[in-house]
Amino acid sequence: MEKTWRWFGKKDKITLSMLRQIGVEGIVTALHDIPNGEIWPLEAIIDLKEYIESFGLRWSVVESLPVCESIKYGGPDRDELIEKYKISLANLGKAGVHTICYNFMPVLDWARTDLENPNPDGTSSLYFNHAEFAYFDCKILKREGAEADYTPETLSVMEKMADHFTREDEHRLVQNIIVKTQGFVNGNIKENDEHPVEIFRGLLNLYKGITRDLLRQNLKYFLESIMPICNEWDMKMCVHPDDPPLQILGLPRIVTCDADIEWFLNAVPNPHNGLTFCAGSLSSGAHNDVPALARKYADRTWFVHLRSTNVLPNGDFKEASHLGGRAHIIELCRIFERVNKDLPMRVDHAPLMLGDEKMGYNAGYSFHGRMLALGQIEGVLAVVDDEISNDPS
Ligand code: DNO
Repeated sequence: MEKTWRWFGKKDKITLSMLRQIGVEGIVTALHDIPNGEIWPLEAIIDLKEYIESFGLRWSVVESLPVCESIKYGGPDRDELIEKYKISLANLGKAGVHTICYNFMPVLDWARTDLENPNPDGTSSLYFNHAEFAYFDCKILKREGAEADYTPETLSVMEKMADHFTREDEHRLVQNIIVKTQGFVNGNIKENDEHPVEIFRGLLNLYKGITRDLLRQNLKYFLESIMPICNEWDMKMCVHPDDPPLQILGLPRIVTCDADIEWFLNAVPNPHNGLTFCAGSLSSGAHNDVPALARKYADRTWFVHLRSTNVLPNGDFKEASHLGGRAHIIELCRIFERVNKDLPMRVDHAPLMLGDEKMGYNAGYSFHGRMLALGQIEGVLAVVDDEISNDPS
């Protein structure tokens, strides 16, 4: 696989010359300054592409070309927004950037409750705690009927939390769940928004009455509308699985498991409609057998995110070492490397270590942690390539 790295543009403290030195070959990035829904101009794309190439790297994948909420819930302006999306796609194609990662998660791009959960060795990792998430939902957001979505065990742990939770604890939860994890991915809430919870409630309201079925139809509508442009410019669209792959906050989620993936690939049976195989997101659902999914969908996978998680008996999950956890990354490398040695792959979320925690990196995107993970994966790939050369069948 091609070793790529998510880089957040010229303002990223991790520079392209640093990345070149640690063996990165391709860059995964976006025009982060352009608001969601606006057209990506050809000149700006070419500019960034040439900048990346001046470091001996290539712009391998766009992550993300965000899909506006209105396209997801089917608002009155969706056709207009889809037209703009198509122009951005054509511009990327003209510039020679052909792989696009996007997601179809309503409102929340990804969710964690703890961004610095300590490990015994002094590093820290991302964590999702169901009881804390329930606390956010039931006690902070005060979503109507929220309690019905949690098990009695989760609710009883949540009630115990309520006895000692301070305003600071509540603030931390809001920051982790809807601010710090969202702002940098062009999410709906920005770091400087004064009333994130109110904004969030407004966004949830947009999805009143939108069932899983309707959301599926809207994804199909979007994909069918853009396929002619994708055919013309050879654009590989790769939907990112829902993270976590569960129904949350009463919102429908439609890329969570084998049946979901099968549905959307068959709904628009064009090879340009493909998958971002995010091993970490898929692994955080105990229902997913990640290597089995990789075997089944490798031929429609155009981009791979390598990371792993451990799921606890109560459903909480913590991000694991790239060599451990339930994603079975070693086996994934065997599967994908045999299918396509040039498939872009990036190591995803890694621990904070050796001073990363003081650098203000985007949540999950440490430097030392990801560099270690990349080294581990590079080693795995070398072994796998050796296996393949001894047994090319
Ligand atoms: C989080 C990421 C997601 C991902 C988008 C793709 O770290 O995995 O933000 O980039 O969902 O659209």
